[in-house]
Amino acid sequence: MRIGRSPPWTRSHDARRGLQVRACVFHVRSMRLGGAVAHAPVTSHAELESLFRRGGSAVDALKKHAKALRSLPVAELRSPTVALVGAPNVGKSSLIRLLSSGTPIVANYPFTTRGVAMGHVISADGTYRAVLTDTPGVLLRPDEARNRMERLTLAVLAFLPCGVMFVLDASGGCGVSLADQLTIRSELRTRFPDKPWLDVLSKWDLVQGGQAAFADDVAVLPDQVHAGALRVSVTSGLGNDQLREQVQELLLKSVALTASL
Ligand SMILES: Nc1nc2c(ncn2[C@@H]2O[C@H](COP(=O)(O)OP(=O)(O)O)[C@@H](O)[C@H]2O)c(=O)[nH]1
Ligand SMILES: [Mg+2]
Repeated sequence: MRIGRSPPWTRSHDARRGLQVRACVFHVRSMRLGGAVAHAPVTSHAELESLFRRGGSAVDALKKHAKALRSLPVAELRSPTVALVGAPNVGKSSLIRLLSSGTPIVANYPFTTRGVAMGHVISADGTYRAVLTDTPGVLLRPDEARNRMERLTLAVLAFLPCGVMFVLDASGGCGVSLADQLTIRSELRTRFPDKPWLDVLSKWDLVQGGQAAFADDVAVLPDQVHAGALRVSVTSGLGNDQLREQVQELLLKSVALTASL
């Protein structure tokens, strides 16, 4: 939706405000047309007040809808975007906090991320502003069995022109086996083959410290995830600089997607 000449990230907000104002005007007009004062201009404050008293519940309903709209994430379709995707509890929100201005909740239990939280990054050369999107975790199960949060993640992948940072918890501390995480990854990779893609192996400090729950799976990881997969740890700082570089590359690839809109 395009309103005026405002920058892309304010358009949706403008649209909501425009919708509110237009709906109020429409409401007042329809009340006047329906009553005895059809076509008469609203002449006094008292008349306006009486009109609103009569239609107060409609205005309240409108305010409720406007509030609900305000709480929705604003998809900045023209900003290069990378969505962080993976099983619950693998460290997606921690990575968003590390890499961007976003401050999603981080906790050691699944499905902490209940919506689509966004953080912003400025490109390395300062020429564009980009978005990192946190998404609710996805489990290994058929689509029919998915909860609303998992469906939200699939909707992001299906409808947002974005690159994907797929996060695998190599330590297994997230509660989902590495084998299942790899199956989720290959299913999504097959379903969205054209998306720019980066694999990230998170919590590598735990793997290095010999605390991986599925050491056998970790040993065969290189056969299953392409060689470019990055080992990172938010806790120890391992791989963080490399990750920032790779995110910039992924964003550059995502620029092409937004340019085609
Ligand atoms: N040891 C270690 N723990 C981490 C790392 N990154 C995240 N965690 C922890 O893993 C848990 C889940 O992290 P969170 O970012 O909420 O995962 P999400 O559910 O995928 O968003 C939290 O307790 C984090 O503190 C890491 O690099 N190393
Ligand atoms: Mg989260």
